[in-house]
Amino acid sequence: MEIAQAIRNDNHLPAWSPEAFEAQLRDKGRSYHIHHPFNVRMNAGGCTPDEIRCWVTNRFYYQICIPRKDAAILANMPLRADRRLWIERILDHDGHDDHKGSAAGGIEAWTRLGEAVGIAREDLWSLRGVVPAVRFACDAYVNFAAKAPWQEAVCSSLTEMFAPQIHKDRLATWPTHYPWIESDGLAYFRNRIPLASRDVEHGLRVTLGHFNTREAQHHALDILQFKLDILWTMLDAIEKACQ
Ligand code: AHQ
Repeated sequence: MEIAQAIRNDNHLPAWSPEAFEAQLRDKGRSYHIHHPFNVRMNAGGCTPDEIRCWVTNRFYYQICIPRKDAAILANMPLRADRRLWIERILDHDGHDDHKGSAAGGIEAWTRLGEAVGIAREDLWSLRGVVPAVRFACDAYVNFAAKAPWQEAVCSSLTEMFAPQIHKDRLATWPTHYPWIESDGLAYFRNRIPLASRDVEHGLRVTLGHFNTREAQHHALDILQFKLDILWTMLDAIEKACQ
């Protein structure tokens, strides 16, 4: 899939150093969905229970797409060393060993979040409440990851550079604003914080090493913007659908 590239006049310049390139990637955090009006309102306690349930229902589709996205990337990874790291992401979401307790995985933890906000397992898993634009955005991510060179797909996961903060915000604000939500339902957010940091360490190493000309580095920034737009678009659709 071609990612639209802005016309730039500095592609002839030398590549940014790894430090400067990482700073450019992190500067994209200004477009992260932590700043989306719906997320701001949600973490300020401005959502009704129905809006929280609508957000959990729609984000469930994103969560079940992640391991499929990661399996598509895994299939394109030629090196065992990369696959040994990347496969952990699939297990994080699908679970491992006896799939009980902490080994049940993130999709199970999100199902627990659903029950904690008042959504029965079968209703969440029916996907009946997922709006078309959320499906479209998530499917675009899975399709991109399957078709793009694996290093580009790895780069698109780097929105997780900004994820620990959004999880910490929820853990810091939901118990006060939404005391009706059972606290063990928030385990998903707690569990993701160390996992996101681990993911980013590998994702950044691949990205900083692969995109090694100024033009390629601009392409990496366009890829990250594509994924930031996916997250932003999901909240646009959720905000509209959950009114
Ligand atoms: O729970 C999230 C998660 O497991 C992932 C994997 C990663 C990827 O591979 O694209 N991105 C991601 C994200 C998760 N949660 C989102 C949130 O707002 O709770 C943030 C999202 C991301 O930052 O990309």
